[in-house]
Amino acid sequence: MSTDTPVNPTAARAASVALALMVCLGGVMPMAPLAAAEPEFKIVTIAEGLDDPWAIAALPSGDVLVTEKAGRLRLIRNGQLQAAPIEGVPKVRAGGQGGLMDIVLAPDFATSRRVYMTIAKSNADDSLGTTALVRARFDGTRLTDLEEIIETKAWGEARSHYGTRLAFDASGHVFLSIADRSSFYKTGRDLSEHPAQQLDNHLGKILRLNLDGSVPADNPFVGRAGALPEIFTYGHRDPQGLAFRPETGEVWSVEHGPIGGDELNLLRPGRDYGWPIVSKGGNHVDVTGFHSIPSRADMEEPRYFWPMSIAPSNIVFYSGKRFPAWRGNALISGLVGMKLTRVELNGSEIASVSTVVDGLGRIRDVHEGPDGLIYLAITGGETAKTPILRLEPLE
Ligand SMILES: [Ca+2]
Repeated sequence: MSTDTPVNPTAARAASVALALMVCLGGVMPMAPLAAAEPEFKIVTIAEGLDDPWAIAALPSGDVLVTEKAGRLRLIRNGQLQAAPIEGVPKVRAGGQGGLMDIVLAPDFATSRRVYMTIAKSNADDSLGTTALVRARFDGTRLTDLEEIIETKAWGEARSHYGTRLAFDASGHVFLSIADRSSFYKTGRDLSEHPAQQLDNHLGKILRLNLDGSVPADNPFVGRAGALPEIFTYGHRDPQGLAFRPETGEVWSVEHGPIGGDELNLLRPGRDYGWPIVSKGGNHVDVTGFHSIPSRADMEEPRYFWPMSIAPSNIVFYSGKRFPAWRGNALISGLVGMKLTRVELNGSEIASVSTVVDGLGRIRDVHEGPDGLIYLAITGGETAKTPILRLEPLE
């Protein structure tokens, strides 16, 4: 994709029509009516040649921070990717799906200059890894005052399924998604024994913390014997997207299913999201030996699911001024699907699902900047340039 490529909205419209046909013909696709045509926009390459970019944080100053999974934090300033990585980044357990992962500006960034980041972290001999949440101050040049907020109890040998994304609500909490670390499980055992179903660990959980890492007194499992009080929801597989919805105060997530069955979830405190007992991922034995049923009355249903994997990598609820037609909509980036998906909501129900743009490569992150523009991190696929792209309306 070249710089300043105008996008023909007809193509996006055609994708919506194709989706609607799948709804009619497949019989398994969740029903969603056609979306309105997308606004016209162009795609601008603001940097390229990054090494596996994982997350974007655009600053009010116009600077853009990008994490690279291997453990570097890069800065795009005045339209130029700075050659030297930013100093002060914590040591990470790089490899597989883990390393330096999410980065999000603190709600009070304007005064505190704080950024929050998630990392994969090793034990003493690197035989095990887990996910940790850290914060530091970015003074415009380097990171200082590095602090670990929480080292999660999600230890495992695998270098996969760390999660992990961050979201801040409007009342002083940070949410953190932790995946199941591909926890080994034998077919035929009681699936309720899987770590994602147990409350004594952080595997397959969404956590809710105060901004300093302490546990909010109103968390759903505070005071329950044997349960970790940081847990907000459980029964998740690989939730790689997390977003606060300003209109409602809700937090939503997207997660990877086993073979298909990717989910869009509305997070409700204390609820069980089913993994590995419940999944819509084909309802067959998958490569890890799970044999799930599609639903169970006491477990939370996804608000939407994809029978064919899009591999959702992040979600944002658009709240900016530059794309008025998208305000309040969820934008979801996809790795396998290599597309940006838009979900229009009516309350908590799905009003429409459409493709904004595809063919850009594997999209690792979608981010709304303070400028109201949409930033995408591309990790590969059809392009080896691993660019950071920005969607700008044609005006
Ligand atoms: Ca689920």
